[in-house]
This record gives sequence, structure tokens and C-alpha cells, in this order.
Amino acid sequence: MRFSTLFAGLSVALAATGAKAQDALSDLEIIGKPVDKLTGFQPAVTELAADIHWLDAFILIIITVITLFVVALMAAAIVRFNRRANPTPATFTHNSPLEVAWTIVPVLILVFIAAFSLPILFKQQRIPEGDIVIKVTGYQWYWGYEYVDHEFGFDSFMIGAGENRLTPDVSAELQEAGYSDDEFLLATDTAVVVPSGKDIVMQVTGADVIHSWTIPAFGVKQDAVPGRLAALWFNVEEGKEGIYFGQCSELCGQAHAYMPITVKVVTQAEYDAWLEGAIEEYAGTPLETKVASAD
Ligand SMILES: [Cu+2]
Repeated sequence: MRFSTLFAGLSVALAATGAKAQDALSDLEIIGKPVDKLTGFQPAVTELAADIHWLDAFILIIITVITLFVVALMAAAIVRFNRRANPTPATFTHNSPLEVAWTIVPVLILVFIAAFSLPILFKQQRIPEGDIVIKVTGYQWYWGYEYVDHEFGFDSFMIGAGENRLTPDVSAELQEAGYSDDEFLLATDTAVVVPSGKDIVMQVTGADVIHSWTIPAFGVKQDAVPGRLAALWFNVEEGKEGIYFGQCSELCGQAHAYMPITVKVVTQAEYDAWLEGAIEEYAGTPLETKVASAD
């Protein structure tokens, strides 16, 4: 009850200031989105995501070979050493060369995998200087974004937050923001806007409990831990301008499922134009300090 009234109030308050600067960006193609009945990854639009997809396929091949090998060994054992084929079983219990081999070979396989996976991990974790730095704060249950170089920020609520189901009102709100009913539970009233082809650094933290910020198509995910400032980075390939969705990925309470993430990737020129409007729209408003209530 308390939760829904809180959200209703906030939604109304935000609807007024919400998406003015972002209206111009509503005709972008939606690229990063889960698709019904499909499995697998969303399209990779950053080098980091492409690396992850490559590593996934690479390890899948290794796993498949190992699995086939083990199945073949088991089949051989079943055929050759069943009671009929082998009525008097051998009684030895040790075979040192064999034991050394089945210890060393898996170690070598793991080292081989690590040789490919660690550089990919390091590439994710080595945070560049960043052409644009955005601080993202997880709140129960929405995200706050601060463009720290330009001293403005805004909050980002799910369209229809507090409703939790697709009512005609929510449907109309989605439409107005340039989305369809299919984007319910993914689309937010304001979006993170970034240019393609630039290093974007997101500084990630939490204000109340642990949340997690992610965009699957970028191959990034970072826990938002209160009291800590973690960072992730990405660089969306030029030509992949569009809308990308993510969802809070750390169970954070009652409305965890209702705090999605929207990132709009635009060209540098579109970004510059948006930035100008956003500075004007948001920078004059002092950011509220929000503290989680204990009740
Ligand atoms: Cu959450």
C-alpha cells in the first residue's frame, strides 16, 4: 500500500519534468531487448560483449569435446566390462600413470581456457579515462543518473511503476514515450543517453541496498553496493545507435522487478544537442538527497 502510493506520487511528480529533453530521441530503433521464445544472447554492440560471445562459443566447443570423450569412456566401460563380457574382474585399485594423467590434463585444459578468458576479464576491468563519466545510483526501486562532467542528473522510473500491470493508462504512457506495450517492464520515463564510438564510464553505487546495473547487449554488469563506488565501461560501435534495455540484476526488495534500465545510444551530434537541452532542463534543479526510510 505504502509502496504504491509512494510510486504514484513520484510518477506524477516526475511526469512533469520527465522526458522533455529526450522527446527528440524517441524514434530510435530498439536493439537491446529480450525476445519472446528466443534463447541466447542479445546482439553484441560493444567489443566487450563480442568478446564474451566468442568466449562462450569457444568454451562450448571444449565442453562438448570433453563430454563426448567422457560418454565414450563410459560406453566402452559398459560394453567391455559388464558381467557377461568380463566375468572375472581385475582387482587392482591404483594406476599411478593414469592418475597423474587425469590430474595434469584437466589442469592444462583449465590453464588453456584461462589464457583466453583472463585477458577478456581484464579488458572489462581496466577502466579507461572515459570520454563521458556517468554516476549511477540504485535506489529502492529506481535508478538515478548524474552526468558528473556537466553537473546535472535525473532519476529514471519504469513507465507504469506502481501499476505493475499493463493498464490502458500505462499503455498510453508507453505510446507517448515512443514505446509499445511490448516494452512494458523495460521502458523507463528517462533514459541514459550516450554517444556511439566513445568510451563511457559508469560509476556504480547503491543508496540503500545492493542493486546491479546491466545492459546485456553491452556485455556489462556491475553490483551497486552502498558505500562503494565501482565502475564499468563500454564503447558502443558506431552504427549501432538505438535503444538498449537492462534490468536490475541483484534482488533488492519488493519492486526489484520494476526498476529497468534504458540506454539510448545516439550519434555524437544528437548527443550534443540532447546534452544542451538536458543541461538546461536538469541542471537548474538541485538534486534531492534521498535516504531510504527504515519502515
Ligand atoms: Cu534489484
